[in-house]
Amino acid sequence: MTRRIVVVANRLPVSWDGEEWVTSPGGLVRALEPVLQRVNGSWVGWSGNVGDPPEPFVHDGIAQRPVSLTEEELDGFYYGFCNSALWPLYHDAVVSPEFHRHHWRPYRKVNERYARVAAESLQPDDIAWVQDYQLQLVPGMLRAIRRDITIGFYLHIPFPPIELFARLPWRRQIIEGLLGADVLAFQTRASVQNFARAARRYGGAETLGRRELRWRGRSMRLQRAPIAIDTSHFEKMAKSDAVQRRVVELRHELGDAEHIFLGVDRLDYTKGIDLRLKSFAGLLEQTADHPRRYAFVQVAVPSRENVPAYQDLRSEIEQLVGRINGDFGEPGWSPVSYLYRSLALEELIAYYVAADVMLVTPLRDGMNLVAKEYVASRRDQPGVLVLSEFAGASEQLKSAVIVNPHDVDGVTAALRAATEMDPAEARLRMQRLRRTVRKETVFEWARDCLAMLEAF
Ligand code: ADQ
Repeated sequence: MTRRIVVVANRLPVSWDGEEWVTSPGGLVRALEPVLQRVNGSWVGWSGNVGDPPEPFVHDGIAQRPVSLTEEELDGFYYGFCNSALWPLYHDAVVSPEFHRHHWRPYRKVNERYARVAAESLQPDDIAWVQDYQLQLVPGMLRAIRRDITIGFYLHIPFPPIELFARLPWRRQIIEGLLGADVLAFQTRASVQNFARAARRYGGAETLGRRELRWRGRSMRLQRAPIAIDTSHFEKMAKSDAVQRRVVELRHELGDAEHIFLGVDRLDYTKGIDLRLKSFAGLLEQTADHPRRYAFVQVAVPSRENVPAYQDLRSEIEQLVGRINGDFGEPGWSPVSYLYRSLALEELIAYYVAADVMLVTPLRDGMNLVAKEYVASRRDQPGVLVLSEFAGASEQLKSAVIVNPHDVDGVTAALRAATEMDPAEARLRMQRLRRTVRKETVFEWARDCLAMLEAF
C-alpha cells in the first residue's frame, strides 16, 4: 500500500476528554491506524462537539480534519435522517422509518460539507475511503469535485432488499451518490446483491457479472468484505490474570449459577433484546423446579437517547426485566441482571469468559462484532454461541447454534439445548468458530478492502 488514504467517516477516530485527544476504542480504528500512519493518511470526521470545529491537527501520526456540525444539523442529519429514516429502513423496517424533508435537507447539506473538507485534503491519485450510511452522498459529491482520485465506500449496516429500499423518497439520489464510488463494499453477499438490484432499478446501472456495474460511462466494483476484530488482542486480554480473577468474582456475584447466559448490545431495537428476554423467561418457566440454576446478564450500552423509539425501547426492556425478576426471583436473587452502561474492555472480556452461553439474537445486523469477540475470548473453553440467522456474522460463523430470533419458543429450545449440549460437541463447535475468527481478522479485512481500491 503506497497511495495516500483519506478516510471519511461520521466521527473522527479520536475524542476530546476535556484535557486531550484520546483514540476511540474499537477494531476499525485499531486496524486503520497503522495503515494510515504508514501512508501519511488522514481522517475526516466530526469531533463530537457542536459549534466551531477545532483546527486540523495531527494525532499519533494521522492528520485529523474536523468537520463542524451545528445543534440543528445534529438533530436533522444525525438523529433525524440517519437514525430515524435510514437506520430503521436498512434494518428491515423493524420500526417504521420516518421520512421528512426537513431531515433530508440537512443530510444533503452535511454530506456536502464532508465532501468539501475531504476534497481539500486530497491530492491526485489519492484514495478517499468513505464509511457508512451517514455519508452515502459523499462519493458522488466528491467525484463531482475531484475526478483524479479513487473513491471507496464501505457500508457497515445491511443494504436492504429492494422492496424496502423502494420506500425511500430519495432513493434515486442515494443510489446516484453511492455510484460515485469506484469500489462499493458490503458486509454480506446478500447486501451486495440487494445493492446491485437497487442500482439497476433506481440508478439505471448495468450489471456485468455479479461484481461489476457500469454507469454513465464508468465502471465500479462490488465487494463482499465482512468486518472483523483484532482477535489476538481479545485472546491476550482473556488470558490475563486480571480478567481471570474478575471471572471468578463475577461467577460468584451471579450466585454461582450452573449456567450463565450473556447478552451485550447497544440498546437498539434491531438487537432483539426484548424477544431474547422472553425466550429466557420461557426457559425459566420450563425449569421452575430448579431455581437459581440459570443467570442471565444483559449489558445494554446507552445509545441515541434523543430518538423517541430508543426511549420507548428502554422502558419496554426495563419493564420486561422487572416482570421476569418479579415472576421468577427470590429474596436476594434475581435471574436477570441488567446493566445499562458501557463497560471497560477488560470488564467486558471478563463477562465473555464467564458466560457459558452467549446470546446474539439481532432481528437484523450488518455483522455483529460481539459474536466474534465472544469466540475470540473463549481460548480453549467451550461455551455456546447462539446466533441469529439475521446477523451478517451468521454467513461466517456457521458452527454457532443458529436461531430465528422471532421464534421465541424456538430460541427457548435452543437455550435449553445449549445447556444440555455434550461438552465434546460444544468444544468442537467452538474450535471451528475460533478458526474462523483467527483466520479472518480486522487486519485481513482492511488489507482486502484497500487492496481492491489500490488496484482500481
Ligand atoms: P454496532 O451496531 O454498534 O455496529 P457491533 O458490531 O456488535 O454493533 O459492535 C459493537 C461494539 O461495541 C463491539 O466492539 C463491542 O465490544 C462494543 N460494546 C458493546 N457493548 C459494550 C459495552 N457494554 N461496553 C463496551 N463496549 C461495548 C455497527 C453495525 C454492526 C457492525 C459494526 C461494525 O450495526 O452490524 O458489525 O457496525 O461494522
